[in-house]
Amino acid sequence: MNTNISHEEVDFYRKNGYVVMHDFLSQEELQEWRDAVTDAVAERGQQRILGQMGKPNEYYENVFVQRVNLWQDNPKVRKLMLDARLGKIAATLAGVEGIRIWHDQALIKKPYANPTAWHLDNPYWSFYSRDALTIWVALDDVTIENGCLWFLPGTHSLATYDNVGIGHNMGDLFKVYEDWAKIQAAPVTIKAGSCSWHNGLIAHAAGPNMTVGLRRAFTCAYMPDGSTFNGQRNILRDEQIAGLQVGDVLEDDAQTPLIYHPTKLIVAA
Ligand SMILES: O=C(O)CCC(=O)C(=O)O
Ligand SMILES: [Fe+2]
Repeated sequence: MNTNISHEEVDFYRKNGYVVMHDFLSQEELQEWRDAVTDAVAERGQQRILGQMGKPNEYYENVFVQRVNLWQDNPKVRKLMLDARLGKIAATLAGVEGIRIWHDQALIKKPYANPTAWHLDNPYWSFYSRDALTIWVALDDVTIENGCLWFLPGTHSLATYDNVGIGHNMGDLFKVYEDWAKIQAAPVTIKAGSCSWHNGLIAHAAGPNMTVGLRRAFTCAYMPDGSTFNGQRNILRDEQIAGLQVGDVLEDDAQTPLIYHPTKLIVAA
């Protein structure tokens, strides 16, 4: 894993809200990630979010195969996700001390999968933070043709918490943020094993998969340590929600493990 991160990369991330790291994984690591994610998705079956039985609509099911928090049920994914090196990069980009996992997810666009409509991430989650961020690791070469990510540079600094769902209309987000329709989107085409990082408030989308191959990505959303519950359910289970008040610090290591902190003891690993 190429953990070197330059000042230029940090500056680019802070200004634009995303940054690309080419050749992030070695060929051996890429194979390990592919194998772990493939096994974990197969073992998970049809359940999208652990402990939640709700089924999304048919359109959303054909945006991508989405399986959330595979670290919680597969030991190989757990080992990959609890790697403090990922947390350290996330902390460096975000400019925060400690990093917790919010959720990982496999996002697999099958042949002719629907596009992923423009959206922001952090407004969906159970905490609000302008410093939350996601790593998106390409497990296949990602191209314009098979559904690469697109970002609207700089929108992370402008976003409020207004958002839209990932629905049928690619451009619903522009009903909320009208001015953003004038910003030219930047595509991120990367080789398998490369990754991008994006801020939880940047506008982003992905195209359809117009190829007969898979577009597989494995991603992880990170929460700055010390973030507090905002009352939204997202990935939390009913019994967890029942035990939380708005404003409580989210620090359950079984749900949101601390993976990196310069001084606190890491218990999750
Ligand atoms: O991979 C995709 O199609 C969308 C990914 C995304 O929205 C995310 O990682 O936040
Ligand atoms: Fe997203």
